[in-house]
Amino acid sequence: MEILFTGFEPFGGETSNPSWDAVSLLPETIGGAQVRRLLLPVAGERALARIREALRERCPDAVIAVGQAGGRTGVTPERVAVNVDDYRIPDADGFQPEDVPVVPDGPAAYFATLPVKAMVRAIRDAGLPASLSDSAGTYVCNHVLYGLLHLAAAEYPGLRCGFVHVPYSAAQAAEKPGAPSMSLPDMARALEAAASALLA
Ligand code: PCA
Repeated sequence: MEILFTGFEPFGGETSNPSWDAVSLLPETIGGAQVRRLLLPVAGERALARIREALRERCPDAVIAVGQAGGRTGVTPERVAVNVDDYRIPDADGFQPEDVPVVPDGPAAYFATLPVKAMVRAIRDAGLPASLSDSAGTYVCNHVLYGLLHLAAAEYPGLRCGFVHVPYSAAQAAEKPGAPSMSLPDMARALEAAASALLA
C-alpha cells in the first residue's frame, strides 16, 4: 500500500509553505503503508500535470494533497471541490482566472473520496485541533482537488483522493500577531493520524 502526499511551494509572499514542510516530516511508512511525497508549484495547471505524471509513473492507493489555509484554527480535511477558478491573487505562472470552470462541462462539484469525518476524528484523537471544511476555496488548492478527483473518476476508479488544509506554522504566525498556528511536528502528526484513518 502506498499513500502519495503532495505539498505546495511557498506563495503569497511567504518564504515557506507548511504543507510541504509537514509532508517532509512524515515518516517513511504509516501503519505499513509507504509514504511517497510530491512537491507542487502553486500554479493550477502545472501542479495537475505533475500529479498526472506521478500517477502514470506508479498509481498509489490514495492521494492526500496538502495545502496551506492561513487563518484556520486547525487541520481541515476538505469535503468537496467545486468547478470554478476564481483566483484572489495570480498563481505562480501569473495566471488569475475569474469565474472560469476548472474543467469545462465538468460536474459542478466532486466529493473527496477519503473518509473525511474519520480523518477529523483521528486527528482529534491524536490531541490536535481539526474540523471538517466544506470549502477548499476557489484558488489553486481547489483547482488541484477538483482536477485530481476528475482525473481519478475518469482514469483511476479505485484511487481514493482528498485534500487537507493546514494553518499557519508557528514560525509564520510569529510574524502575524494574533494569527492561529500549529507547529510543524504537530501538523505532521495530524497528517499521520489522518492517513491512519484510511487504513482502519
Ligand atoms: N494554499 C493555496 C494554494 C497553495 C496553498 O498552499 C490554496 O489554498 O489554494
